[in-house]
Amino acid sequence: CLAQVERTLAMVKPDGVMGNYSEEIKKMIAATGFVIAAEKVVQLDEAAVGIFYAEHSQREFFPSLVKFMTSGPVLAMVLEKENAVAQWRALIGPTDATKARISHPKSIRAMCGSDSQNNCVHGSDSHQSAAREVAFFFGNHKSGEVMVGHDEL
Ligand code: DGI
Repeated sequence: CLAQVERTLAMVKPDGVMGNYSEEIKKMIAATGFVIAAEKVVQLDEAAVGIFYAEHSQREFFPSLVKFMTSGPVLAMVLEKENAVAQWRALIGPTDATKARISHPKSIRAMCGSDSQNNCVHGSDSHQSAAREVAFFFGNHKSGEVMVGHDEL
């Protein structure tokens, strides 16, 4: 059967951007065979984080997560590949970077994450999340935002 090309939402979080890991992460993305269909650098505010991480808004760590996610710009990317959602999750590794370093030492979170909050990168965890998260960052193209690759998603 024909393999289906999927899209997923990847993000380099503020710790990864400020630690200058964006280019290394893009090299790992390319080396794994993903196409970056669109990308942009965005400074999230509290309201945006509340929407993006709505499922965690009642967790005790949420205020800390908001502070972290608004601490600097993020790099959002749309990745295309067969089985992109699962393959990008595999490449980034477990949520907790301290555990990733032991169980998935070649993962991106093992490389540049610190702990279960400052974990360097994000990846959509399902096809439904991917559709929502791609639309969150790229659904409404505002003038002045730089898009590379495809003009249309
Ligand atoms: O999809 P993931 O990012 O791997 O993990 P998730 O959906 O369980 O959590 C989303 C983000 O919320 C995660 O990347 C960082 C933050 N988070 C998750 N668990 C904790 C956490 N932040 C803190 N401070 N403590 C946690 O236990």
